[in-house]
Amino acid sequence: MTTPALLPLSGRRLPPLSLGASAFPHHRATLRLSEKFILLLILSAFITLCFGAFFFLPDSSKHKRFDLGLEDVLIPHVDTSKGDRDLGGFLIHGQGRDQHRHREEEERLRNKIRADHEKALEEAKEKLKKSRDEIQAEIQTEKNKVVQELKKKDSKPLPPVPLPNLIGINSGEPADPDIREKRNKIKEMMKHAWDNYRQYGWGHNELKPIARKGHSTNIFGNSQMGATIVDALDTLYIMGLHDEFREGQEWIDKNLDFGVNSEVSVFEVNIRFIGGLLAAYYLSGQEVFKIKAVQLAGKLLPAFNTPTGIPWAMVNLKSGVGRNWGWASAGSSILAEFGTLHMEFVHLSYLTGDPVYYNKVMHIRKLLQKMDRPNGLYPNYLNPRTGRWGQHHTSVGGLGDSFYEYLLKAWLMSDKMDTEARKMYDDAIEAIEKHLVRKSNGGLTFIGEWKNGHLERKMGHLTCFAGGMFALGADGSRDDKAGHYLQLGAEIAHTCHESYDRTTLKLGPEAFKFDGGVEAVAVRQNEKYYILRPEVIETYWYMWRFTHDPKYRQWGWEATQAIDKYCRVSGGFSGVKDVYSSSPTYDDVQQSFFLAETLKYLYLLFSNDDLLPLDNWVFNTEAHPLPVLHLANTTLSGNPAYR
Ligand code: DMJ
Repeated sequence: MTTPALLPLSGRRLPPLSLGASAFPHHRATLRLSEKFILLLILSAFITLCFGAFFFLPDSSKHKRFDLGLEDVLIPHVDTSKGDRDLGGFLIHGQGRDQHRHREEEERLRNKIRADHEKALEEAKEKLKKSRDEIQAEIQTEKNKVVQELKKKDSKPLPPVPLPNLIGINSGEPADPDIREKRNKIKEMMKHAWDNYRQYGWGHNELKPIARKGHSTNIFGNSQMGATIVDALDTLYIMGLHDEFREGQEWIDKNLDFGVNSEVSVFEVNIRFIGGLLAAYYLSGQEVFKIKAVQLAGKLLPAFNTPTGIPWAMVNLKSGVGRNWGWASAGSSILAEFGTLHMEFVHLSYLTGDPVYYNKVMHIRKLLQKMDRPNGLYPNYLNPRTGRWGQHHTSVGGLGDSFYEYLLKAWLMSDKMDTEARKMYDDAIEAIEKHLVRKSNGGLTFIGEWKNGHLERKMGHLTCFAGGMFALGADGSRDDKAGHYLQLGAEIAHTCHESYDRTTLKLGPEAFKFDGGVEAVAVRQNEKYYILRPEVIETYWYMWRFTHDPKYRQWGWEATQAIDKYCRVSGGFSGVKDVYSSSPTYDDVQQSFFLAETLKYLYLLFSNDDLLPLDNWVFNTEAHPLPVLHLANTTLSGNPAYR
């Protein structure tokens, strides 16, 4: 142990005392006795002092530890430049002073903590004095700030692309006053449907027009995604309901959020939301729709992460986890679902310059091309893990319908350059005609369903869209059979009209039979409902455009009147449970496709052909018009249409 150095209060060091003979060499001979005595006294005093210091001064290593400990505690509160000087003072004044300073520091610290707590308490009291609404408003403001920040990040403008030829957006006014009046009536019905949704279901997916509240089904997941707003936008636009369109746009801009923990149908979200947003973008030119469509498409992409690249039916928008419907044969994906993505996905690649969407749908096409088809027919079920067909069930109605529609429309949308799609369509409808199309005893042409080698003589309301599809595909058909396919379209339109005409309400049932003396009539109670579906009217409209036969407008007007009479309620429009009953009960759902499709096709039926001409526009399966793309100069590699 070394003798501690003595420090003055000022911190300046004294020169050390040396006690060896060499310290005073020149005095040694001249020292007298008295001087020696004095020196002895000084020496003994010094030794006593050293002895005392040894026992009473604190251990320097302890000083160091305390020093560190104190600094640790004081760092946030104490100016340590002052602390240096204080510690110097503490060291020279010994342990008593040490404890005193320590207590002082502790006290200072305690006071500081107490003051901080009191301040926090005061602030909390102030908060509590505010009303619940004020507090909620403050929280909302904070939330909005965060949302705005996120939006800024997400809303980066996309690279500009040349817009396709967008003609016939604001046309179609008929000269004939009778037709104009009918068209205005349909517009009034649209307004009734919209206004009630606006009032009672705003932001919800659909409306319950009798209960006057929001409605939803599992296809939209568990969150409010405003399906009716998105689905209705383009109908509002072409009807000239621009204030309503702007309301919808504002809601979408501020509220449509895809980061939600919600499991949605990939197919439904694609045809209604992406299709609806893209159509709204092309019609209005408002960037927000394009941005939202691209954001949403990004959320659907994880659904394609399967061993085969055939997407799951459902995907969780937040986690990206996908799965198939529990009811689907052997865990299969559905033909009409994974086969109804092409139009929207090609447009997404076109608008973003990103081939990812295009590649996904072309991969599906390539996979289907390689597979064997029983009797040339596409089964409705395909397992996305094994790449094998599930149950051999083929239909042009539910589960199969829009797959065939999109083969034809891929060709039309490419300005008839995508001949691969046209060939697939031609092959498919040849097999359908051979195996599924039949004539009833009463002379009605119908399309049945193929189930494990057996034809079921039943046709769904959904299948009635095929009349329009055959007419649309007539031009350009193999072996120049245009006349034949136009005729087939007319026969299907006639059969479907019969299915309406043979009911009490003049509205078509969900499914009707051609068996055991029954023709175009529903037999089972659970097939007698009408849920505001569009397919029959869709076919009337296509047939009208290609033939201008006035019977199609007449049939369309019959349907309009029946809907207005039997489905209209004061809170909107509702489906009915039994079209054969004179006192029908309501299902209390205003489907979003009623605004997207049924009313749009009716409006087009009573408009001139220059409104959305079919040479320039192709309607997706939810009736959202997308422009024909002339892509010869772009670089969507791999597409036979664009090479
Ligand atoms: C719509 O959502 C679409 O037309 C889809 O292709 C199938 N049917 C419903 C309306 O009936």
